[in-house]
Amino acid sequence: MSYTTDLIKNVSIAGHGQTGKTTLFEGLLFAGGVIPRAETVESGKTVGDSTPEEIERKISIHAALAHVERKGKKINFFDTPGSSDFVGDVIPTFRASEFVVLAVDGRSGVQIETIKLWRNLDGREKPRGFIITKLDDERGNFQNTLEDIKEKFKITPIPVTIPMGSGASYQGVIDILNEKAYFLQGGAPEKEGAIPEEFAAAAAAAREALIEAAAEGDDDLMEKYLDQGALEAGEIRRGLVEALADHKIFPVFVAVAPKNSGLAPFLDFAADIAPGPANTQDVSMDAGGSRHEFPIDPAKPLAALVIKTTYDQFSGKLSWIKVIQGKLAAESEALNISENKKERIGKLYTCQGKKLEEIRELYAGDVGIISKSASLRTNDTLAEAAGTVNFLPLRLPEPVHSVAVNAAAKKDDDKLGEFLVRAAEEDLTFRYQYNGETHETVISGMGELQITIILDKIKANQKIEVETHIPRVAYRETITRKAGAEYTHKKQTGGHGQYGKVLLEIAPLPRGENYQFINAIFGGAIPKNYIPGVEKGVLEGMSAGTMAGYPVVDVEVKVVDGKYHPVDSSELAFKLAARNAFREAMRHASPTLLEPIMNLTVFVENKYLGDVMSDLSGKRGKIQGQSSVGGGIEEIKAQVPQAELLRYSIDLRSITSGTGSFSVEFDHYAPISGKIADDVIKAAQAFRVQEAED
Ligand SMILES: Nc1nc2c(ncn2[C@@H]2O[C@H](COP(=O)(O)OP(=O)(O)OP(=O)(O)O)[C@@H](O)[C@H]2O)c(=O)[nH]1
Ligand SMILES: [Mg+2]
Repeated sequence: MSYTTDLIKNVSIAGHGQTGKTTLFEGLLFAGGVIPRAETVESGKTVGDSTPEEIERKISIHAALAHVERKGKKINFFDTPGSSDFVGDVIPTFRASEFVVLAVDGRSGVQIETIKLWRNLDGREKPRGFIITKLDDERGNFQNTLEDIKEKFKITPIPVTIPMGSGASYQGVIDILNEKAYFLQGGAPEKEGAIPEEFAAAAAAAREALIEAAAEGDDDLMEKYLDQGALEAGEIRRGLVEALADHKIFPVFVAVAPKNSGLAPFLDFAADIAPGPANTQDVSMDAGGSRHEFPIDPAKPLAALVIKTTYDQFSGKLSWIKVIQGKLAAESEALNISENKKERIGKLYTCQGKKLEEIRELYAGDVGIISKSASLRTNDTLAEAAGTVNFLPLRLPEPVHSVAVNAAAKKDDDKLGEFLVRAAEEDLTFRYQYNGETHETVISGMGELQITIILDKIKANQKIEVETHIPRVAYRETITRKAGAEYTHKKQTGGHGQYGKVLLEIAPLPRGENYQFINAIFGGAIPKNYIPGVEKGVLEGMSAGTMAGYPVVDVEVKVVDGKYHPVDSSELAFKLAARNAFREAMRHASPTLLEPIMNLTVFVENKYLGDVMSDLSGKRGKIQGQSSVGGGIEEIKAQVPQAELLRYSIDLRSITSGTGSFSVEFDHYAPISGKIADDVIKAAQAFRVQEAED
């Protein structure tokens, strides 16, 4: 069945790992009548965690999509992974949703991934709320969790549902908006009833706060509320809708999904109050922070964005589509704006987890699936005609963890390559690249877990053994003083001989200037037509330095003199002479090794600040700054040699018990000497010996 824009809601469920998102998603599908019973994550049968890797590890790795029909609305829910390694599956759901609920474990309060997601949502201006879980546990505490939310995000959370009791005496929730109670019924759907006397006062206080929040939605409502101290039901609804869309309020819900509690009032809120695609826009920001927005409007010509690509064992390639304007019809044609190419749209589906349901059309605001399109890729824009829209791509973080890989058996290299292409298509935070300089295929992602899971999948599905090692660093070589050298290439072997003599002077250039070639020949000592040969030779010499065979940079090379032979000279002879002259000159120019220095940004809870700082100084890092970013999180900026950061995601994880995060980017090359340089030279020699043996 197809739903029109005004009847659609898109809600992403996100938050720190293990806060109960998948269990909640399962509960919502059960309470919404989609599945006959709610399974546990431990059973491996939930709708949200359905892939072999999720079932095996009992954590979410991929986003899942399913929908509930409630009060005539289609509510698309996304279950997302909590581990930061899989943030590439969270971001597309943020883009596709008009409302995000952050799950917070009622025992521990707001945890670091939730704080990071909050910052991400801030940058998207996305309406959001909280769902507090696990209050049936003895350690659960509703008030403390509310306080923690208040303090960490500097906002006033507004409870829409509150718990009745906690721990063993947890009985259910009170729906403050609709003024009724929902009682636990074991595994059966919760039962509606009157608010028990003992919770009447708490409910009344919460209702007062909710009405006051609703009044914030609109100046007229605020005036009336201040005047009369009350609002009517319709006004409360309207106020909440408006205040929420304007990010003025942050609703809070309570759910104990394993006991089917708190689900019905949340579904009602999602259907009635939560922002939906109607009257909103697709908002994205470019790298410069400029805002791009397109109204979500069914009356405009078709425009849709591919938010995700998956390969399903049974259904093949699936492209997840968010329709932003117009409507997308099955068995139709559209223009792939990103590729400037006609795209044949075959069958169209909605899905309940991995179960696909064929539909005829998808209206603006809805999310669905196109199957078996070979050419569609994540971030492609589909439109009716060119020149109207081209959506900004998803804004994903850069990979921070890299591993070099090769197939254990050389014959499997191609198969490995094919799989890596596909893995990168499915997850845009996963990259692979052949590094010609270090002769390695390097795969990178957001963390060790993500990489491990991808490698395990290769092993399981492709039956390929893959070897991994720490990637080699791309060092450079340069010189520190001027030097000159001459070289004569001369060979006399029957027939034509070879002759060329070159005199070079080399001098250091400022860092980053790479290379400059100056022809300072006067009077034709080397004829003009041989000069390109000389430059080729110099470049060959620079491609592998004399210290450890790394590329040479930041050198000025001046050809000052030479000699030629009218018969035996050739471009080749001058090339060989120049290459050798360069090498000879380099040896006399006090060469040095350069290593890449990275700009590192680390986010840590302040209790780990000291440990992270001292670890960085042990890694030859230079701290450039430190500041508090709120929520008890500190940001550290430092410059650190790349060689020290090759396993930083693992190190930081162990220092901060998995709570820290970081990003890195290349900044500049800096000289190294002493033992550090000696080790690099030794390792390079060992590597060349091994390559020669292979
Ligand atoms: N007591 C109690 N346990 C819960 C509740 N919600 C979830 N759990 C349990 O918490 C564990 C983690 O639940 P999941 O639903 O897998 O959590 P998640 O947030 O999806 O985890 P990731 O996908 O790894 O981020 C499971 O054992 C659930 O049964 C709750 O409200 N009360
Ligand atoms: Mg999960």
